[in-house]
Amino acid sequence: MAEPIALLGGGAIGQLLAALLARQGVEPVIIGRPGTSREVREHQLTRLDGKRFRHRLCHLPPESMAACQALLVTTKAYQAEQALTPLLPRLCPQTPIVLLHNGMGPQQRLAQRHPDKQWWAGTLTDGALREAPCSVRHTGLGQRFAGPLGEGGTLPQGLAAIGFEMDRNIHLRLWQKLAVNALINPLTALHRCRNGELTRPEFLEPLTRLSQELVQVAASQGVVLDAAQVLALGLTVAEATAANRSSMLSDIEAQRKTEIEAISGYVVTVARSAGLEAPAHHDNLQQVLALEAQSLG
Ligand code: KPL
Repeated sequence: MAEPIALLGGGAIGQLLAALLARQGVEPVIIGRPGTSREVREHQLTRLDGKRFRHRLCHLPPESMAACQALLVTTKAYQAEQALTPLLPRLCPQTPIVLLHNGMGPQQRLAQRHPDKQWWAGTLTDGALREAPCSVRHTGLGQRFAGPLGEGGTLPQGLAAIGFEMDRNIHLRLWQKLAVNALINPLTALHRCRNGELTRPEFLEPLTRLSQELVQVAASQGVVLDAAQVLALGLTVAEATAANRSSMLSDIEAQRKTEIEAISGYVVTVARSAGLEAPAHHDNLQQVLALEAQSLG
C-alpha cells in the first residue's frame, strides 16, 4: 500500500484535504502539536452536494511522524516555520513538503535555511468551513496547483488523486494568489465588509493603486504581471466570493492574529529590498497591525 500523506494543520483546509484523500483511498494522517497524544478520531465531510462522508483519521504527535509520500502544510503562514521545526529531522530528504498557506515569505526562508529538503508550494481556491472540531463543510470547488520551488520532482500520486495539478512555474501562481490576497484581505478587514463590497466604485482607486504597486514589486523579482490584469483578477475573485468574509476579516472578528505580515508585509519587504516604495501596501500593513493589536487586546 502507498505511504500516507501527512498534514500539518487540522483547520478547515487540512480537514477538507484529509477527507478528499480518504475518499480516494489514500491514507491521511494529521500531525498535531508537540505533547499531543496519538489518537484516531471520527471525522465528517459535508460534500458540495450535501452528502456526508465519514472517515477515521489518525492524529499523531510530531515525534511519532513516520515515512510519508508528502507533507502538506495547511497552517497559517505565521505558524508554518515553527510547526515544521520538530518535523524536519524526521523527514527523508526526498519527501516533498508542500506549503499551502496564504502569502509569501515562509516558502523562501524555509527553502534557504534547509536546502537539503524538497520544498514545494501550492495554491488552492476551494472554500471550506469548519463546523465542529472534526466536521468540515466543502463550500466551494476550487482549482488546486502544486509545484517544486527548486528543480525537478514529480507530483506525489496522492496529490494527483485529489485533483492537484503540477505547476512548474509555481512562483508566478504564488504571486498571483498574493495579489488577490493583498487586494482583498486588508480592505475587507479594515472596512469590515464582505468580499463582494469591494466591487463598489469607491474601492476602484485603492484597488488600482495596490495593483500597480504590486506589479512593480513583482517585476523587481523577475515576475511579469500586468496591473490591469491583476485588478481584473482581484475584482473577479471578489465577485465570485461576494458573500464570503475574507480570512483576514474572520481573523480580526475572532480576535486572532492575521496573515498580514505574509501578505502586505511581504510586498513591503520585497519593495524595500529592491529600493522601491509600496505606500498603499505599507498603509494597509500598518492599519491592519493596529487593528490586530486592538482586537488581541
Ligand atoms: O483567499 C482568500 C481569503 O479570504 O484568504 C480570498 C480569495 C480573498 C477569499 O476570501
